[in-house]
Amino acid sequence: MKLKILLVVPPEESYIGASAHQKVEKGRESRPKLGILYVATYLKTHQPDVEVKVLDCTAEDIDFKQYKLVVREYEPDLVGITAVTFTIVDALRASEVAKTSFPQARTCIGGFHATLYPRETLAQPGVDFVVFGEGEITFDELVRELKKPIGEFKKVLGLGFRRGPDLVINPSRPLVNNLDILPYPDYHLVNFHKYSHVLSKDATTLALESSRGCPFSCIFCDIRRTKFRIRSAGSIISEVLHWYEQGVRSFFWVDDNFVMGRERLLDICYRLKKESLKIDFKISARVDLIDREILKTLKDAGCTRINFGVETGYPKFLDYLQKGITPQQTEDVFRLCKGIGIEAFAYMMLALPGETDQEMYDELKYLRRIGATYASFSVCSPYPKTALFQKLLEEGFIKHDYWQDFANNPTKDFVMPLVPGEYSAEQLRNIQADIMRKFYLSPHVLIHRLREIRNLRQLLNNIRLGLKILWPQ
Ligand code: B12
Ligand code: SF4
Repeated sequence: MKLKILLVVPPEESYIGASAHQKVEKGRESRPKLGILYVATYLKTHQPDVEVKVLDCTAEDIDFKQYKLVVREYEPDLVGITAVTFTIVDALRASEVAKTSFPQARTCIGGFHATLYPRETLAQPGVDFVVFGEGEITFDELVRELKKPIGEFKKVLGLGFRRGPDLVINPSRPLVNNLDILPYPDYHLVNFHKYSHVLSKDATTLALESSRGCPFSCIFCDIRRTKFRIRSAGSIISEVLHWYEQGVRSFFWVDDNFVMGRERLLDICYRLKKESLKIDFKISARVDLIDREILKTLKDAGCTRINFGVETGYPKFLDYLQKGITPQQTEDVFRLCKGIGIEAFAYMMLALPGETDQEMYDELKYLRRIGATYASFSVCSPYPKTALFQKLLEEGFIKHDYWQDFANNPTKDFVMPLVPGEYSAEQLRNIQADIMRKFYLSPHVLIHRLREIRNLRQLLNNIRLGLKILWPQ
């Protein structure tokens, strides 16, 4: 009999994030979870004798009641669930529900939270396995062991499992160096027309990945100083062509730094251009890796928007964050983008350690100066195990490791603390909402927004977004 594997993006009912930005995101669009699709596609390709089903509850609007019915009907041997720290409460619930709905099912949690806290995640009720780090090969090997009468889980790198009352965490698996060995995600495993982006012209937007890792040092980020690895241009182009032939015209690259490696980037863009595709795509990049030639080439290849981690307009805070860029570099790049016709999106952070409310409001002047017409503002929140969290702990701003408490005992009542300072969480959230409102209602942004509306879908999306910005609750 075929082994049946169910891979799940759990319903988001107990999301623990706290920023107003999230409220704007929620309900607005559905983004693919690339990690679980990579895991599913690798398994399907390497073990065709196994039945693989992917259930994206967030995209399909499936709640726990419906999820329970799917598990009961499908009767999976193994349920793999993805989670970042902010969705772990729902992932654990999905794991327990799987076990109560079909007791023979074993469960496995993978994703960023399990990577940070493998033992703590495995210790939760209803979890049989955890996969930490990159999951494709580890999960494939786990399934191979499950096929045997007595699986040798001890030899699977990157896996945690239970042996009687003991929790066993195996050594980590080395990173995949040659990303071309990983088949690109098969979006037919999900209903990919559900994935969209509010700022896209097109209804369907697919996520792609051309590299992994980032050598830079921003202290708020989990990816800092990780090994940068790339896919070949040939493999990337064939993936784009594959989806293009099936009617997809809009893409976004999830790479932390799509523009890393100048020659590689130019090569990808020239090849895309040569194919004369009518596509648009969005990327994320650092301003210090951009110049006119890169922007021009990106534009010719179909790039319509670049997300930049601008963070702040103050050199002192950029230094604190070890961002390695200057406000002037950002200003120059935003001007270049405007000249060339690529949208530049500014990711901003408010309430950095010691930042006054006046300084926060003055970020609006900086954004006006650089001509930003898209921005998001998040209140600086030290994420688990980041260098920022560690620094604030060592400096005594944070008194104890509340993330560790949360990892030991994840509950939906947990409220993510902000950087301790002179403002209360409520004051900061009000400032954040006010700054967001002031930014999007400023004349230069409003005029820009009206000019760019091309179709009814964009008009409705903009109205919806506007209402959420004005009344985030
Ligand atoms: C693209 C992206 C997004 C997109 C898409 C989200 C998504 N869930 O895919 C958007 C913009 C929507 C987003 C939102 C958020 N994101 Co985000 N995001 C990323 C980014 C840049 C890439 C993710 C990605 O697709 N990677 C490529 C895939 C292939 O890798 P992967 O997801 O890690 O999956 C691998 C393994 O984790 C594992 N795996 C994953 N799932 C499973 C499941 C099983 C069963 C198994 C076996 C293995 C497994 O195997 C996969 C293949 O190797 C990462 C940074 C990074 N480079 O990882 C941050 C990152 C994941 N995001 C982060 C955060 C904080 C968020 C938000 C909370 C931000 C906010 N305040 O709103 C939200 C959460 C949304 C959500 N519900 O998940 C943090 C997570 C930190 C943490 N401790 O959890 C990261 C690490 C960035 C950071 N700050 O350092 N994000
Ligand atoms: S924020 Fe971006 S540039 Fe900085 S370390 Fe993280 S991924 Fe790299």
